[in-house]
Amino acid sequence: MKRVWVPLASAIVLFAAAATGGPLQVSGKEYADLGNGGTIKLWDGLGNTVSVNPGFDRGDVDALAAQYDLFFPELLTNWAALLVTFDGDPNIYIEDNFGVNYTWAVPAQVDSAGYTMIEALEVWGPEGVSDATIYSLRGDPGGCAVLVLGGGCLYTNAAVGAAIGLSSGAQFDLDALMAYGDQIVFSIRPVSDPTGVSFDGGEIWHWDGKAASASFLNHGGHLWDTAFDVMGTFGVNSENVASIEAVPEPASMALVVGSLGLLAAAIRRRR
Ligand SMILES: [Ca+2]
Ligand SMILES: [Ca+2]
Repeated sequence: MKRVWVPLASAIVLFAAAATGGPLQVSGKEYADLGNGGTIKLWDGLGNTVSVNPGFDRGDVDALAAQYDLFFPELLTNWAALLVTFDGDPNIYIEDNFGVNYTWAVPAQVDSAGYTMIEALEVWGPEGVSDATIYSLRGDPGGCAVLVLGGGCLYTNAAVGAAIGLSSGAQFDLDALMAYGDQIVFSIRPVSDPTGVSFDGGEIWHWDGKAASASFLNHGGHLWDTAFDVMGTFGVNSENVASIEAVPEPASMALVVGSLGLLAAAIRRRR
């Protein structure tokens, strides 16, 4: 029994360390470019892609998520690293739980055929097929901010707008998304609300859909609020967050491995 756990724990450590270092050890990677028309691309981390069209509503996909995004709970408690892309920048960046950031993937790894930007990002699905069933379209057409593949509207634009304090007259567009059942982590395009509050698009919120208001994501030692300096921190040319995802932290995975060790010890004691 004992021998089983050592290689398993070692494999998890190696996997976790590699996952934060680059995309090759992360499964099920999908992205959508500007003007995608509902076609998204599966990418292998070596620049190769396969185009798929899962049957989204007509329009350009600007945010992708799974029904239960892996590492969503860990992201909320700062136990997972954040993957993030920005308007006008082709790289995927990572922010670890200490707030250190670096480039996680470059265009040659994402799609060697070239692209304008990563409008939507989804990882941790099975290989070779899309598992993105929660999504948004550019402009939130029909007044829907969060759509379910084949299943209508999860959250209307008006409901999301109210949750972040916008007046009903403010025109905005949800443009980045993770999902976990009825919970979402999301960003929007820049918006100036004529009645007051304005956002620069670099905000990331968490909302469970039942609370009256959404709250800013607290990750990397700071709130992802309007005051957070995206351009200065990441060295990019736009404040606007375009897509988000999560990958494990080495520190949190070490604790997982520690837990496995305790579990193994407990099992040994029971035998
Ligand atoms: Ca949208
Ligand atoms: Ca945004």
